[in-house]
Amino acid sequence: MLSQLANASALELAQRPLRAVTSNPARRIGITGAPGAGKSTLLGHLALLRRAKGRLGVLAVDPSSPKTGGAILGDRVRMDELDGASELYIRSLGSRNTSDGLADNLPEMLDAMDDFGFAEVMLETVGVGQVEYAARAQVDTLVLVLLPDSGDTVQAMKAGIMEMADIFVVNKADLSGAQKMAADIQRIAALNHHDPGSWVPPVLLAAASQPASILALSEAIDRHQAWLGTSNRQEILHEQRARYRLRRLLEMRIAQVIAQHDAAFFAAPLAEQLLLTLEMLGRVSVRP
Ligand SMILES: Nc1nc2c(ncn2[C@@H]2O[C@H](COP(=O)(O)OP(=O)(O)O)[C@@H](O)[C@H]2O)c(=O)[nH]1
Ligand SMILES: [Mg+2]
Repeated sequence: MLSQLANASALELAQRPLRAVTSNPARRIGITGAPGAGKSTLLGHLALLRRAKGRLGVLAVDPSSPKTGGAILGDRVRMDELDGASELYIRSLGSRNTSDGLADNLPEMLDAMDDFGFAEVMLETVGVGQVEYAARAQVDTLVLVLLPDSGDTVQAMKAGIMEMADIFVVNKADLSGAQKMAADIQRIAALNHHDPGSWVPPVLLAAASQPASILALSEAIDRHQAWLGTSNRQEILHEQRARYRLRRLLEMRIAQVIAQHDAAFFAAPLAEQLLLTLEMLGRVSVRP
């Protein structure tokens, strides 16, 4: 069923009914960052830790990742190591053709995972520009993975991602420069969050070779999830999700309308095409 969803066309999905928030939604954890930041590796280690908390889904939205092959979760944790657990569902989604770089049917897949009783879904997205805005509303907890000594931070600040992250990870902390980088981010993060009761994003160091660092990240995720339960943030996120979904339904409908016109319509003289379009939109009646 989930595989069917992943392969369904936008039109098929548009016919799925809109629905209210489920009573028992899965926890949604997003892991984002530049290509090569170590997201998949981190996610693999987190999955091994967190699958004990109930049925776990892992989705990777990566236009560059092959649909099959063993390295979806990085080369440190092989797929077969994770696959033994039937309570674990792993899927790589291409980003296909949505303008924001998310997989066409991601929101619906996530909804379906709620229905299927997943306790948690972890979502990997490649952190570039617009994807973040779309991904942000799809998850409850967003983890931004940065590398020591790279242009990542500058890029992330420009794109406004720093304000969106709930947890910062300076990854590959076995490389030099990680401590300084973490201190820099700590300063920036503290500037953005000064309301009492607001969540101050922790800045963590992590390395695949240091299990304690992965455990600390997992615990930070739990703390953020617990905090969500005490704030109105979850409600706001659910509303953003619903708005995003409606907007995409409209986009799909518009694409469908365009696809229904034959080549002759688009080849018609401009003035004629304009009249036909206005007529179609029903704004004006141009013909007697
Ligand atoms: N030195 C070091 N390399 C790492 C670490 N984690 C991952 N890598 C390597 O970084 C590369 C990219 O990792 P991957 O998880 O595929 O990154 P992604 O593109 O963000 O998903 C791989 O060659 C990993 O082996 C780490 O903690 N330290
Ligand atoms: Mg990856």
